[in-house]
Amino acid sequence: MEGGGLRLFFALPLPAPLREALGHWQQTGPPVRWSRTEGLHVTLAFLGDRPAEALPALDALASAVATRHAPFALCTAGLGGFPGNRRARILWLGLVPSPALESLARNLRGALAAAGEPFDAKPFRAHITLARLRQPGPLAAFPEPLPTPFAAGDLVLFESLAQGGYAPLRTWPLRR
Ligand code: 2AM
Repeated sequence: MEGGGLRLFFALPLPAPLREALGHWQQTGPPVRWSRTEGLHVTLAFLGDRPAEALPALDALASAVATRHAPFALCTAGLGGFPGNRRARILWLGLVPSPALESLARNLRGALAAAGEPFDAKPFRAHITLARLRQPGPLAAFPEPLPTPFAAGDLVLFESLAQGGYAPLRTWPLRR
């Protein structure tokens, strides 16, 4: 990345069975730029370009946050779009509202802010990006995926790779 830095974000990875199910679902939709199923995730905090020297502080901070949270249950909900459902550029899958997820995102962002680590402070909106559309369009073309429960057990620091895709750099099990 630019200046030898790493493009980083904290996220919850999706378990393999849910990734596989969403991969099958993608094949039932129109031909758009689908997210690669191996990297599907729920972003908690997007840090952007950071020097490798920032990693030890991020490690300590994430480790402390992970010890304050127990694993929790999540469930996928309906489709949505950014910036809106009529002219979506980003197609995403929502989640059933989860106080445990909100709390994890809030604590992680709070710890980043307290440590002076920069991150995108746009309000947290839990979603899984499924596709990026070349032409903004309505969501009606996409079938609704079935609601699927899954477990959130790990906090992961991902690198967004210049060649595309996401690489998990470090994983902290939630273990309150
Ligand atoms: P998105 O999936 O809704 O596009 C890596 O880019 C991940 O961080 C993606 O999940 C992306 O969200 C998310 N993200 C959040 N804020 C971002 C930002 N300002 N720039 C790029 N990605 C961002």
